[in-house]
Amino acid sequence: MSDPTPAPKTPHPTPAAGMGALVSSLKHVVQNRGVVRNLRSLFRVNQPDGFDCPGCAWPEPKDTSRVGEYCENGVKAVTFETTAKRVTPDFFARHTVGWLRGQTHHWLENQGRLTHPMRYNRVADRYEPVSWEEALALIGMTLRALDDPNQALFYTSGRTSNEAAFLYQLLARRFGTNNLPDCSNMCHESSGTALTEQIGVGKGTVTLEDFDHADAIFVIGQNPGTNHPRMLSELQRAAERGAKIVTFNPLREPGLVSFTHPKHPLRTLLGRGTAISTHYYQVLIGGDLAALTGLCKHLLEMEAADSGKVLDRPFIDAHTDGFDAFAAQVAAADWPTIERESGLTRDQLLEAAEVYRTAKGVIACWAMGLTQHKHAVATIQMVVNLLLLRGNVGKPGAGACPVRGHSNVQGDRTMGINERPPQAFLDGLKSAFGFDPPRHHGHDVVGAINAMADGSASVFIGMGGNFAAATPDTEFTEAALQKCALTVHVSTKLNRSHLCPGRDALILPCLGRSERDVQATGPQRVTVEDSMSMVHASVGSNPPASEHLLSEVAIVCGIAEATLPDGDIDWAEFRTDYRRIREKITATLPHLFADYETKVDHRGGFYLGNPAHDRTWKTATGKARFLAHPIHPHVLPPGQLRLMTVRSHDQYNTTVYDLHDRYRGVHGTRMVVFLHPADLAARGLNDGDAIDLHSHTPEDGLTRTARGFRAVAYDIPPGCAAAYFPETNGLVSKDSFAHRSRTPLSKFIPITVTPAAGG
Ligand SMILES: Nc1nc2c(c(=O)[nH]1)N[C@H]1C(S)=C(S)[C@@H](COP(=O)(O)OP(=O)(O)OC[C@H]3O[C@@H](n4cnc5c(=O)[nH]c(N)nc54)[C@H](O)[C@@H]3O)O[C@H]1N2
Ligand SMILES: Nc1nc2c(c(=O)[nH]1)N[C@H]1C(S)=C(S)[C@@H](COP(=O)(O)OP(=O)(O)OC[C@H]3O[C@@H](n4cnc5c(=O)[nH]c(N)nc54)[C@H](O)[C@@H]3O)O[C@H]1N2
Ligand SMILES: [Mo]
Repeated sequence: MSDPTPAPKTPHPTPAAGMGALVSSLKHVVQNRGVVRNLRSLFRVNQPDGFDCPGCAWPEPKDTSRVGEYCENGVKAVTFETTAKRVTPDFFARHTVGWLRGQTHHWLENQGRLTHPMRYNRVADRYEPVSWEEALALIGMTLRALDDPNQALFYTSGRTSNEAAFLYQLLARRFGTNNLPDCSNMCHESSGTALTEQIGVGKGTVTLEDFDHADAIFVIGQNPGTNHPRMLSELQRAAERGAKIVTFNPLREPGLVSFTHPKHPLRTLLGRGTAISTHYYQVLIGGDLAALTGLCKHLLEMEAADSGKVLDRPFIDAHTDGFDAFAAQVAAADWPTIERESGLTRDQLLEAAEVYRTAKGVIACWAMGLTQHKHAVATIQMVVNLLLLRGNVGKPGAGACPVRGHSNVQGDRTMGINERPPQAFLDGLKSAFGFDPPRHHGHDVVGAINAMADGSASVFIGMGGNFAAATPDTEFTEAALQKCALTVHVSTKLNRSHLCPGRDALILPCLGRSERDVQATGPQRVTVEDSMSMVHASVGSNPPASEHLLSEVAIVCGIAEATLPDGDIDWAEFRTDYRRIREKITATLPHLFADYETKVDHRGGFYLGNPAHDRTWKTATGKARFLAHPIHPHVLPPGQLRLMTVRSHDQYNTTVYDLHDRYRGVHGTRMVVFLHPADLAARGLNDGDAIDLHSHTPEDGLTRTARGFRAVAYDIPPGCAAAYFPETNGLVSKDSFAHRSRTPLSKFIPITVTPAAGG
């Protein structure tokens, strides 16, 4: 599985984006062939009548001159879908699954778009073409033969439209299960859990306009230069008008240091990027809870010295509860513990607290650097505690901003893709469709892996995504998938999950976002929701990659018709006219989606609203809640390092576009580990040496090994290490997951590093 590994170069401190971004994206347009088609698609992305960028969930600006803003990684996401390369039945005739398993993620997805429904032939170890009728009948027959509907798993990745997601959960619940694991379980589940309890809604409270009014923006555990490039424009504009950008990140991420807007590449040549972070704190991996406690402690001490001048007392009194217990907990935390656990000094935290204190409006943004930790929920609640101290929720230029990943991951949750659905959603479903949906909780991602492994689940259906590669414990999870009676993947590209077939297995190729979706009543549009609760339409215009593709909606309807008894739900009507789906979404969620069809006609879509944004708190106590959390010390045995697994600049999750990570200065390989020079020296290693990684997970006491890496000396705190996912997912135990949210601990893997065996 390893890529060839020439020794990588060390990072170069040029501003992010700029000319390099233009060169890199043009290369992707050309490499994916079909240059005209690619360019035409790029002009339609994120236009009001075009399709939603499949890149990330960052919203579109309202300012029309900025709509369709250029984004290097958006270009990669689009050209990867609109590529002219094809994976045809002929391709599968040439390659056995065994042979394909020897190829890298990069190679697999670079073969092009899937063109035909395929069924696995175990004897030949090959996928062979199958008709849609046969494929759907096989799914229906297998599902109906189960003793219990809870033996089936319905996984969702976050690209699925609202319409397809709504029908997919309807299918699962009508069939009788809440087994709806999704990529959120590995992503922002910790944010949802934390925010729901604390402010009554599991979504961010800011809108894009707030970025124009904030005096300080805290960016905690997030790498927007690579993963949300359009957010850098917001940060740049804020920095240019004098707002403070305060970053907490173990790595010095070039995109957060300085940035040149790709519209002005010449500025890079002249060396004039905008400095982004005014304050950069290289916190230890997992040290944020301690750092945030330190910030709050400073603020409480400042308030004690200058009563009434620091905290927003009227807000705290009118809108919150739990302040005294929280303040007592913070007061009890001692500075030596805070400094040791955060890796930051008391003075550094004082400097950050001063920025916070003197800002009228503060936005706190975060992503996977906070969510994929053991105490992620507590840490995120500490971010919100910090915001509440000065009333930084529900006023302009302020709020909580969990920056979501997949382009419709937030919409999928709104549509009921949730293994622990809110009872109100199920009540809505019942009144819209007249059946009793199951009320018990279903399996999340970790639960799904265990259920396949112990045989209590035997049918896996994946609506997009790459379950085998995105989840932890790769070897274990791949074996678990292969124990299933049937695995089904609705996909656009070939990936590792297809190569872990159950006894029976199907690959069902679907339309992508950029493609025209024409049904019996004519062209259809779908809708999506971004990270800031804006819902808008997405309309593809390219001809489909193959005449045999079906839309995700049509595939779900087909599975439903083959599986469920005739009668209560008219699936054919949904497939024929997607407006009928939206009517049912409105019937299920009338408070959010009244006048759905009219509202999506609005340029830029419509705002779903967020009670916390208006200071209405739908929590257990009816208030925003200060929640006290002790610092949990991290104690690793001597010689162990904390490894975080991150994304390179040339990947989209498990989709590897290319083998470079331009900003971090790595070229031609992904098999690298970023280490502090002192940690290299302590092991007798040099920059560029071949190394092996061994993880030691306390949860199961096992040691797992990954080989074939190179050491890269990097600007990272001692004791910390970074490597790319998914190559390192085999090091993560399925039993290591966050308290309460059960998110796998992809950012805190205890490892030892040794010189490569035999090398
Ligand atoms: N081009 C591109 N865009 C994407 C994606 C992609 O793969 N490629 N993926 C999409 C998805 S699904 C998601 S969820 C988002 C992910 O967006 P990010 O969360 O930005 O992605 P990661 O690469 O996981 O980066 C995590 C960042 O957190 C830092 N970090 C790690 N551990 C800690 C810690 O303990 N404390 C702090 N303070 N920082 C820490 C890392 O150094 C890194 O900078 O991006 C989305 N957008
Ligand atoms: N170690 C480690 N593991 C992680 C993470 C980490 O930071 N570190 N991050 C986690 C996070 S945040 C996430 S969100 C998950 C991601 O987990 P997933 O969402 O499961 O994985 P992706 O790699 O995004 O899925 C890629 C596949 O989606 C399919 N696809 C692309 N577009 C479409 C479409 O329009 N329709 C359909 N049906 N299929 C499509 C293609 O076949 C492609 O192969 O990974 C998680 N895993
Ligand atoms: Mo994600």
